[in-house]
Amino acid sequence: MDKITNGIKALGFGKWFQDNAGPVDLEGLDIARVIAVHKESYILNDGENDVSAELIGKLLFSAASPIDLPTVGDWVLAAFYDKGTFSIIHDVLPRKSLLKRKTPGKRVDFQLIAANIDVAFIVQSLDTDFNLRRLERYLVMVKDSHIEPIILLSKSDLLKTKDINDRVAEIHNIMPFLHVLPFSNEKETGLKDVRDLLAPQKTYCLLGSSGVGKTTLLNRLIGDAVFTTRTVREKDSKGRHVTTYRQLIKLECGAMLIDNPGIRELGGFSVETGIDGTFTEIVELSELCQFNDCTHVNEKGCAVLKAVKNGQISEERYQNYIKMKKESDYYEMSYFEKRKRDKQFGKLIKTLMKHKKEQR
Ligand SMILES: Nc1nc2c(ncn2[C@@H]2O[C@H](COP(=O)(O)OP(=O)(O)OP(=O)(O)O)[C@@H](O)[C@H]2O)c(=O)[nH]1
Ligand SMILES: [Mg+2]
Ligand SMILES: [Zn+2]
Repeated sequence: MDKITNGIKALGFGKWFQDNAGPVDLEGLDIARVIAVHKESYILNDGENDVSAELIGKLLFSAASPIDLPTVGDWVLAAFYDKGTFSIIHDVLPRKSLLKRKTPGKRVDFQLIAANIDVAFIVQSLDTDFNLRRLERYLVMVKDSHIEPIILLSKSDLLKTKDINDRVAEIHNIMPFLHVLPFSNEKETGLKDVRDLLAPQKTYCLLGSSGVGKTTLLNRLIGDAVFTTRTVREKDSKGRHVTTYRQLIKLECGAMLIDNPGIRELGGFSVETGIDGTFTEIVELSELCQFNDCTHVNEKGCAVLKAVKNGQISEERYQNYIKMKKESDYYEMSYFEKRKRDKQFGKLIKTLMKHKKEQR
């Protein structure tokens, strides 16, 4: 592949992608990164310019699930027209990581949050938003996608130092190895520590509830953005500025940062790596359970239940673990059933199309 320009390398197209892109047919196509997703169009960057893009029909119609479509952070193959001012996306290259969540409500499908993220900043504000159980849910989602989590605790200006330290200790009490950083956009404290975490060619994303200060942080870090517009925000019904769509921004230091709208509902963990990676002490204890397939709910000789009983694991953390485990089992089951149905439906359509062709 001779089309790997310094421009796209600077955007993060590193060795992993070169090794995993497979034998791509680059005839007439170029590699570009999706930096924003609108309702029916995309903004790509080819390493030099922002270009608006649309999907080729084939990709749109063959997609069995939103997973098959491009999202922010994706690397795509695109054809460029009109002196590089417009493009058509032909294919999505393999992803190093994919952040997704269940679509809200009962429907079983995914909504993509971002692709090819190296580090996720999970932001909770130190005042009203601080919640260990929600933190655990975010961690499960992030670890599920094999992304490194870092916890940013915002609005430190609203609390006394002692209370801030207490909250950090609460997290470290249950997850000793987590990287936790308190900061304030208002007083600009801790921002240098956040900046020190950012490395060129790496992609970071901001996750967390609405109103915790993600976009404000992004604006503090931007200083002089290398490309793209101001962050796009709209007023909600209460007149507050909220982020309405995801976009990737390249910072002066060379790191890429993706801002996200606040996520209301988390769930739909499809595999257990995230849960096991977040509740490591429970995984370790299960080794000591009497039965190999212990579900830690009511079994005799369960080491986890024993640890809850003697206070080694808090009741709330245990309940959160069981809840997510159940959701994961249920979700996995219904998701695979849906996938199977979709595939059968796809086959049916193909057969019908074939018949139609033959009749012509
Ligand atoms: N006291 C204090 N307020 C802050 C701080 N950072 C942000 N805010 C305020 O919190 C409110 C929400 O900030 P945003 O940056 O829009 O929050 P967000 O996380 O991007 O919210 P969504 O886009 O809805 O997901 C704004 O009124 C900010 O001024 C901070 O460090 N301290
Ligand atoms: Mg925002
Ligand atoms: Zn057990």
